[in-house]
Amino acid sequence: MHTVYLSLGSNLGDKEQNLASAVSEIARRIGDITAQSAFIETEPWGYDSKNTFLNAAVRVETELSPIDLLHATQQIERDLGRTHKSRHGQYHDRIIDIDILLYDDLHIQTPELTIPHPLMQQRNFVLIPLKEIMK
Ligand code: PH2
Ligand code: MG
Ligand code: MG
Repeated sequence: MHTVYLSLGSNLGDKEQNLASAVSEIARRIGDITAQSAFIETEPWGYDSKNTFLNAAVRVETELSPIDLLHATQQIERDLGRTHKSRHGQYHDRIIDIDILLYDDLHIQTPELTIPHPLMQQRNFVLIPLKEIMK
């Protein structure tokens, strides 16, 4: 079993419902959720948008490998209606984003996946919910 921390964000549609749907799909497809932060409202970081975010973090116990975990989170994003992915730091408003922050004490860097999440230390919208569930 592996302990993973995921970051959730939404800034389109019914943001609270989008995060709640993501949490329930994570529990169904990835593993038991052993901690869940509050949903916090945050300003868009790294790009301009009029749509504020709702962000959260969860801790999950999973048997999925890192790459299977990535594919599972991406499939949940698509199933909840996400259309485009951010590329090269060009961010877009989105119904749901699920990012892998930590996977046990693993460090990996591949073209598809970097763990720990390379930008997490710079993002209060990640660190505040994460701190809440790591204490
Ligand atoms: N996600 C981003 C870029 N900027 N800003 C906030 N407040 N919340 C996010 O989840 C977020 C962001 C890239 O995924
Ligand atoms: Mg993201
Ligand atoms: Mg993402």
